[in-house]
Amino acid sequence: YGHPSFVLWFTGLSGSGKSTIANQVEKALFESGKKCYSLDGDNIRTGLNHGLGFTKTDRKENLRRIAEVAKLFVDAGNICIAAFVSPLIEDRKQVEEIIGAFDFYEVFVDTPLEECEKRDVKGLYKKARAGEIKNFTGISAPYEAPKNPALHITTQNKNITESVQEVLDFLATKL
Ligand code: GGZ
Repeated sequence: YGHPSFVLWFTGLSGSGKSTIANQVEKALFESGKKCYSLDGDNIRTGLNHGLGFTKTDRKENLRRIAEVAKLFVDAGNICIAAFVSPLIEDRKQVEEIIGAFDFYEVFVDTPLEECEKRDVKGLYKKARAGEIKNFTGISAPYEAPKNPALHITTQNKNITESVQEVLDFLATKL
């Protein structure tokens, strides 16, 4: 297909910036002629995974299906960008096993909970603190940071462009 195909898997808290970074990375790849496709909550949880919630079991099934879809996009020659909270090590391991370790790059968007909660772009943390959202990652459900991600981005004291550039620099070593 002219370039390698693989999955770039973003994990991080709600509001960590993973979707924003992922979208800009996709734009840059597209503009340099790469075949790429993004999976995120907007095109997955509303359709294929409509009906799944945020219990441990539902998240596992959510991520399992996403991994299967990502694998199909890789088989079709794409760089598949996935941005999901994917909070548990065991669930990300399952994802890696489905996709195949060789085609899977884990990107940890490391924004401290304190910062995500301060931004609270969608007001979800406030609702989670008030008990209006159950099983909310970081508040009433766990987030297990990756121990050995392919790429670790710390977003504090950095703008989006700088974070995006770190991902593009990483990708340049793979493309
Ligand atoms: C975490 C939740 C929850 C709970 C709704 N916990 O910032 P957002 O809004 O746009 O991203 C979050 C998104 C997480 O969905 P994922 O499919 O990425 O999660 S997982 O990988 O864990 O299956 C948030 C919103 O959905 N949201 N309730 N309880 N995030």
